[in-house]
Amino acid sequence: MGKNLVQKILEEHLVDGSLTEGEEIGIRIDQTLTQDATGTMAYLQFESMGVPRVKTKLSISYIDHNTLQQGFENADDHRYLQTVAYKHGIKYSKAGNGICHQVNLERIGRPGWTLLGSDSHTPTGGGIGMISIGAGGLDIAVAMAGGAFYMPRPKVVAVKLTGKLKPWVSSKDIILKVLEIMTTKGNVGVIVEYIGDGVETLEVPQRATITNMGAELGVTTSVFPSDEKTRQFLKAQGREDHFRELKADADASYDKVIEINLDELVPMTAKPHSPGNIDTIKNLEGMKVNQVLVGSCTNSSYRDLMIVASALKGKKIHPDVSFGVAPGSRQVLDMIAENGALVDMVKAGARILESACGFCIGAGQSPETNAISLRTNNRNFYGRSGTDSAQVYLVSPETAVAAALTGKITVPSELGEYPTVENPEKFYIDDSMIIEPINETDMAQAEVVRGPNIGNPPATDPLMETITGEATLKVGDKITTDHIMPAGARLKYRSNIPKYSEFVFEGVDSTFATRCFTNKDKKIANFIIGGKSYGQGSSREHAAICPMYLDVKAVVVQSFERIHKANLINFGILPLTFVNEADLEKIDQSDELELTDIRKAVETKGDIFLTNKTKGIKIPLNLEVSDRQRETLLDGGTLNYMSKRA
Ligand code: MIC
Ligand code: SF4
Repeated sequence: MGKNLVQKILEEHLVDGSLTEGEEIGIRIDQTLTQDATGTMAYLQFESMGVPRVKTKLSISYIDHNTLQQGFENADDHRYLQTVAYKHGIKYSKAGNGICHQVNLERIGRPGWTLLGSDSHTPTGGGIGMISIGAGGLDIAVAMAGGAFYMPRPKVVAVKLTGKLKPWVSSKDIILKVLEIMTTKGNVGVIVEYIGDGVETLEVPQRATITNMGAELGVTTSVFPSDEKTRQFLKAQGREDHFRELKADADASYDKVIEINLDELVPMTAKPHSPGNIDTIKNLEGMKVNQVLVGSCTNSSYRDLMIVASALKGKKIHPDVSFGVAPGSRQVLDMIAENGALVDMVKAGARILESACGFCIGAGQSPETNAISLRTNNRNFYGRSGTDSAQVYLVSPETAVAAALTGKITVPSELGEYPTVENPEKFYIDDSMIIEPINETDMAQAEVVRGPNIGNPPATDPLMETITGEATLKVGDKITTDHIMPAGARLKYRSNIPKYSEFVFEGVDSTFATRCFTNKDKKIANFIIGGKSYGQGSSREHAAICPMYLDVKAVVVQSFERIHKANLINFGILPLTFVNEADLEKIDQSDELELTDIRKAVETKGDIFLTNKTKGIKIPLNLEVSDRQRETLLDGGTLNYMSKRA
């Protein structure tokens, strides 16, 4: 029987396990990427492994998240990242060169390669036929040191696209439709492969919007075939030699097939406060809008911005709307500057923002109290914009520009004729902001510069025999990593774990960290109790490192999301689930809890019971992990596991 594209690429990279049986596979990683908010920890961990030069085909460090630089911390991080990259054979993309996923698609990624990135939107690379996966910084460090990346043996779900999008309907609407069908829950371990005639109608940037926001499904990654469109894109990027045709066999099979007819799609949105809360624009027509922002790694390509600029040409932004545009890369910015589209936007009243993550991560552009904000990015989690009372709607660039002009949610086709955007024959190419690493002979002399805000990641202890502690926090469903570790104004503490730890669960319960510290002093462990899909969202391993620093020893929930669960294991925190979901009700916050003989149970795959001493009951729990992960937990995390075996 024929193979699907996922099987083909994974088979080429398989170093451990099998694609047909078992729980986990290990794959070789061709490329890694990091960004500055997760990168410092990744490189500190890499440095601790004592490997002089990265062992991947290509590794690159991007600066795009913390570019506001209020205080010295971010700039110090950037200097550290540049010097550590220079020394260890890693390319470095300077602040201002653009958002990691956009630049990687344009200038770096290659069809058929595996890419591991310390950012959950790394799957953007699937737009050019890469298997690109988001993971915690420690997993990236391991890959840079030549280690395999482990993941659950994937189920492959095909999304079959037929037909062609109507004018003003966007690829963003395709992924919002997929989110409506698949939802943000229950897709752990799935890889989505796009197939069908509709694929040919989509350009690479449109495909990348879809694979980017696949992250919100909670899948491992999403991938498109590498075809004629991919060749044209790479050729226009001056990289035709990187093209490789890749597609599924005609008789390939899938675990499941979902069909979407592009002819039938209409403009959609994800309503507050989840990317899975899908509705049509038609249903919300007329709602007054205060802020409109175009940008982020989902929708900031040349094509996206040209559509926006064309729609704005000769018109003015509505007086009550604040409208901002952040081009995804310096390439995009340069091209719209050269061809006059930037002027059209400025004349219309747009605020031009830096080519960086910016508003998407709450770094600037926090909207007014109770604002309705329409944004083209991928996440609208509660509080992420920096204004808790704001209502953020995720939309396409087409829908965004329509609202910017009318001041209310508007079906974009009302703007009239749909602008046609020609594919550039040649993109503007200037890689001078990507700094090449030092040659191998001079490596020893290169100095790594560490500012005062940069500290080594804290060490972890092997798993204890018995864990006694408190249910320090009980939370509900869909807790995101933004709930656990706030970004925005707190981002600058990413390299300072003791300081950043003071803000764990800040927006949920501002007393949490203090209560953990009190318990830590009394040698009482902290437990977090929660509902379904715990740890949705980002790859930030700080959502595990900082709780570890606070002596959180176990997280007991109804279900976990993939990246966060892996991060917990990497830092020696037990990820436990209820055997009977209803048992969540048997634990209240502040209850005294105990995991007796837990070390032995992990070692021997024995039954695990949590004793609720306050209520005098025992609750059965599951530990769904691979054998490798069991050993990692026993050792107290991945760094200990690796140094023991080195
Ligand atoms: C995000 O979109 O939430 C981020 C910021 O890019 C994160 C990474 C981080 O927290 O640094 C992600 O998606 O992984
Ligand atoms: Fe940056 Fe936003 Fe993309 Fe995350 S989702 S990488 S913050 S643009």
